[in-house]
Amino acid sequence: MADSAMTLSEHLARQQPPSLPADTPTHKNVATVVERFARVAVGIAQELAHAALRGRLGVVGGTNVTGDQVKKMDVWGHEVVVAALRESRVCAAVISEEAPEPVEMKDGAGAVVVCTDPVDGSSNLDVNGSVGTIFGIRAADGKTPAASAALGPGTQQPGAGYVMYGPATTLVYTVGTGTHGFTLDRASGEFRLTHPDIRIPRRGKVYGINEGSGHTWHPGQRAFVEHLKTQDKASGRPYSLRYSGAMVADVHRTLLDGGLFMYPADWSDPKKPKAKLRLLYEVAPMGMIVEQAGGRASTGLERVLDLVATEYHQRASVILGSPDDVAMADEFYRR
Ligand code: FBP
Repeated sequence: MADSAMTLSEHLARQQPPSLPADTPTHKNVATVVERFARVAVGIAQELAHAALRGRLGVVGGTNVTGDQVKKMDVWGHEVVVAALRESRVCAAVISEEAPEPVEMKDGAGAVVVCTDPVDGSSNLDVNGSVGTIFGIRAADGKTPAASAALGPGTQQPGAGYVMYGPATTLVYTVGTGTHGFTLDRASGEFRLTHPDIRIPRRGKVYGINEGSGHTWHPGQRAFVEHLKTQDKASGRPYSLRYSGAMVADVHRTLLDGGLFMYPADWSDPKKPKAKLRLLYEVAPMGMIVEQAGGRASTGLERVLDLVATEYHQRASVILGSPDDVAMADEFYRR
């Protein structure tokens, strides 16, 4: 099957996104960006496989703009992603987790702005756990700085995707025509269609959350997790807990098997809830991918894709996955 399955390029060429007429520069450039991430992912997968042999594990020292310890692979990943997007000549700017300020790109068509987490799940790097790359695409508006075109609701994304570096390397993307998964054929270096038109189950049996932060949760969040853990055969409870420490790996499992991935805000001070994950390059892209697969993505209080970004490294809480499970979480928040 693998070597006859459609390649990513062939699949992209057949997409007719609803929001963008197929012949518009933006649609072509959205496809170019997805292909660029596929190509750079082959290199990142190889580098991850040899990182321990090449002295590329461990920290570089210091923290990034959102206060995370920076790993050597974070910096390397950032550099190869920015170089690949610059070389594509379709980007006007790149907003990356590893760069405090957006990287403006003056040369080329400048049709899109890309928001990216080059290496997601950094805490897994030194323990050979799954990690990923996440990207969200926005149409540029010709203004300067170009990056400001990314500030707006997630509903404005013409495309989004992620790569998961696990036993296999998987790329999942959407341009508004459903969510589709590809597996890297290491022999040819091609991504081939293995998960066409992913449909997330309406309800799941698994939830993913860092329970160690339970004391900081909104009361509705705490009650909801208690509900999931309560035995009730009729409603398929208790759900099982699965948490990998990498958003990409937890979202990928949730897309295929159903259930929930949650990273709620810290409500220790209810007047100032503090979220962790970043809206432009983690939460909004994953929100589009999950919704395009028939799922839902909420903060508990509102739809993630309606959140309007006003800062490049803004944070947001997220509860995503099977539509009936997320709807139930929202109910608990409203009580
Ligand atoms: P980065 O590794 O890119 O900073 O991403 C954040 C992240 O690692 C997510 O992938 C993951 O879901 C979450 O943080 C894990 O956080 P915690 O260790 O607090 O559970």
